[in-house]
Amino acid sequence: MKVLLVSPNREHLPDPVFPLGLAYIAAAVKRSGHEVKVADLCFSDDIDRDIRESVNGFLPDIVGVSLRNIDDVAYPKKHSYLKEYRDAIEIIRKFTSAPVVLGGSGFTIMPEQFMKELHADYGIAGEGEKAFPELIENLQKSVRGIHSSRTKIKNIDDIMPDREILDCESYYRLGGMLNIQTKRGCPFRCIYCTYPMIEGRTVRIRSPLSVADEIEDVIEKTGVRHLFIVDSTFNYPVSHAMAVCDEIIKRRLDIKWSCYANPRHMTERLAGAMARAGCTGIEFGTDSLTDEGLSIMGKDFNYEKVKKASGICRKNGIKFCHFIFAGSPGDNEETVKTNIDRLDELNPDAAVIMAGIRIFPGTRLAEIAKEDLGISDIGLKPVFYMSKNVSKKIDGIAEFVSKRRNWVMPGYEINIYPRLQKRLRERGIKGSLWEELSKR
Ligand code: B12
Ligand code: SF4
Repeated sequence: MKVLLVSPNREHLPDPVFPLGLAYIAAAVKRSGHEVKVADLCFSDDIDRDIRESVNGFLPDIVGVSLRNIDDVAYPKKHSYLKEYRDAIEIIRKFTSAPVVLGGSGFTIMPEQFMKELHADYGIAGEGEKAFPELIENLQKSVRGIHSSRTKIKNIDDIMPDREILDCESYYRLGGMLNIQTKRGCPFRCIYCTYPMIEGRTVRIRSPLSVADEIEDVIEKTGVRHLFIVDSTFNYPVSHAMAVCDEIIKRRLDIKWSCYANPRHMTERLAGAMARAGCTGIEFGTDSLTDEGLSIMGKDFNYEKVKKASGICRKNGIKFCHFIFAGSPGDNEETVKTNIDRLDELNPDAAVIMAGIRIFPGTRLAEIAKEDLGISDIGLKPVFYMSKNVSKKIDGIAEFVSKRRNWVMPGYEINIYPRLQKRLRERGIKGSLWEELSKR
């Protein structure tokens, strides 16, 4: 069969992100003996023309569309990507009658809603490496609608992404990095989070050898030396993170990378190994800087741990960034002030302050939003939890944040400069831009 894979993600902030999920799907479909072509719309200046050329030049039997993002999760901007997806699918339908299959992280969070909005033929919620080839095999017999890939791939060393099918050069030039995964799954229970829905709660680790082999392969085939490790929490389990770093060090892989981490599991020894393995930046999903706030958010650490982790990063020369919410459950004027004062105290290389929290169905936050604010209509249209005690002050908080040059507030577009970002990339700056901007 001829399988066309479409990536309609055209978001360039904070960077154009290489569609790693699609690269995994492409490899799996090829391995099952099918012919694959990709239509990546990220850098397209005419999506109608590009889809037409991809479809007419290939005549696919089936079209898979990867829906990564639903919206920018940023209040009050609330940019939804739904229209871009609808447009792309309408254009696909204009040129082919092949069945359209939806998949991806965004799709997995709200499969029914996407099926309804985009009038797709099939959808695969969850990992697609097994489920998509199975659907292709049994297409004639398969019932239209959502197929959920509940059985997770046990040994994720068995799967590898096919990066070469995509334009790695453009992603490196304009996005400053490629990406890699060292494990799947997150066992933590933060009240708002969708990641366990997407990847499951059980951590499935890759062998450090396989991760290092893949890095070598990326360097050899693409020349790329800057990576983002896309794991929900790179430093958990600590032993696995340590083993991955040791293997990178042992092979002397000349790379620079950044990742997400949890303050509680940031040990001195691990930070040293991460720095030696090329880690230059860590993004902490800290959420709050008060112990009560952290407990409400379902975090497994307290402010002391955040302070300690920040110190460890600084000592080891790793830049760090804290993500904090303003307006989460339990927040009031006083807690927001404490968060701001403590952020000043921690003096991170960057901070991202999110106004309120995007509510997703199936999360504990959705229940809290119903109890506290009477919000029950949660779907593709972005809805946010904003504590009643903060909502009237949020514009003032944004104004305050704008005075800190390395604090970003995405929904208010504070300290976000797309033109500057583009210029820096044109000048060849690689890696996460918050690390670069913190130097200025
Ligand atoms: C790492 C990450 C980032 C990094 C990426 C760095 C980099 N260079 O790679 C950064 C910080 C830059 C980032 C930014 C953003 N992100 Co982000 N990110 C992630 C994260 C943690 C991992 C994504 C990933 O690479 N996964 C690994 C790949 C292998 O998995 P996958 O893409 O899901 O693919 C699998 C399946 O989905 C499926 N599949 C995928 N495509 C297809 C297609 C078909 C046909 C089929 C059948 C199956 C299928 O099979 C794949 C293999 O198993 C996810 C959360 C998560 N755990 O998924 C959020 C996530 C994808 N991000 C999200 C968002 C919102 C954003 C931003 C819009 C936020 C913002 N305002 O800045 C931006 C958008 C950036 C952009 N240009 O698109 C949301 C998207 C859903 C939503 N809520 O809208 C997620 C799910 C987190 C969340 N809050 O819920 N992100
Ligand atoms: S916020 Fe991070 S640590 Fe918490 S559940 Fe989500 S992915 Fe896991």
